[in-house]
Amino acid sequence: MKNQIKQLEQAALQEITSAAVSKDAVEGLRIKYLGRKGVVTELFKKMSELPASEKPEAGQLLNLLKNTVTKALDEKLNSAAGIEEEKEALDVTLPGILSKPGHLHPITRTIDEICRIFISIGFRVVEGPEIETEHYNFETLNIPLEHPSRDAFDTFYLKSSGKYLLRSHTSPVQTRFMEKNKPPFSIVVPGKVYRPDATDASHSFMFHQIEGLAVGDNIKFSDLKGVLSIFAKTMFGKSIKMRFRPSFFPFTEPSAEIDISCIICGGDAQKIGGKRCSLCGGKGWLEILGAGMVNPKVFEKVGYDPKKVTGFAFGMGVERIAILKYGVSDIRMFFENDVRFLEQF
Ligand code: 2U9
Repeated sequence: MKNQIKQLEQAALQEITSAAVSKDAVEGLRIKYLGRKGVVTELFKKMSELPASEKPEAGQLLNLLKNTVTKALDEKLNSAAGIEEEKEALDVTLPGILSKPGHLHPITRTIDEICRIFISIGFRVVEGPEIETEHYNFETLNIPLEHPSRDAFDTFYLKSSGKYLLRSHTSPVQTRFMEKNKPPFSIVVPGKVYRPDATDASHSFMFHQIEGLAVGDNIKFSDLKGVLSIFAKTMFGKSIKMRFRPSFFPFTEPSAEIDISCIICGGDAQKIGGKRCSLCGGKGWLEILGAGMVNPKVFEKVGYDPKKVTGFAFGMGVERIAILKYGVSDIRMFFENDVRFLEQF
């Protein structure tokens, strides 16, 4: 038995030394040698078969073997723990964590792009409150009490007050501006507007508008055409054509709705293989703006003399411009914050 113990000690120490430096490997060896059915434990059991005279020495040697193996395993475990801790603290072999920088929301980018075009031709950017009174949202803009857009269904009223509402267009910012400033000036007003429309692919109860207003002593409809033509060509490309259709708004007279030639088919179905264009539906035109000469009644309401000043105004929906420019199929995508959509801009 003495020899068996010696050989076992050598084998165990060698195996422990050459084992992997990990907690799992040490645990495996502990079970192999010192577990309930381990090699050392089995030797202890065999002691009962020895003659009584050999038992004391064998017992001593076996205890020594058990202590030596335990010590070797403990040392191995200590160095395994050290290495694993080190690994957790700093593993220089791991690749670095790439932090992706974010970017501006596509609507913010579109607002910036549109404003920059108007700034380049002399406009200033002005902003104002989203909570408004009936006076500024309607009355100063010549929207009479019986006008359909005054209906509660077309405007969000703030319940608690009865007096305040969420602006349904950015136009009140312009009337507020006129009350405090003298012409000549040209301004663009970007911002959120609210309308209780049922939500679908092209309607949202909140969207963004950019409106423009230029007032001076001899501002003409041709100035409006020139400004909007620069805008459309810079935004959608030099070859874009524009079309003005007569329209009606209470705050402008005369008024127009403005289309650009379709940015996919250009009005020529042959260009896209004779199919019906998916963007303009085959019409060849896309509506992008409303505009007109400021109604003299609006000037009177803000204390300007309509005999002395004239002006033009225009308005556009930012989401509509972004939808057309980037080929987005549903307005709701702008507000869902799905990174897979936002990443594409
Ligand atoms: C003042 C005087 C006149 C702003 C204008 C439009 C025509 C227009 C729509 C475009 C798409 C709203 O977002 S939309 O649904 N706007 O058609 N807006 S003229 O006229 C003004 C504004 C302020 C003092």
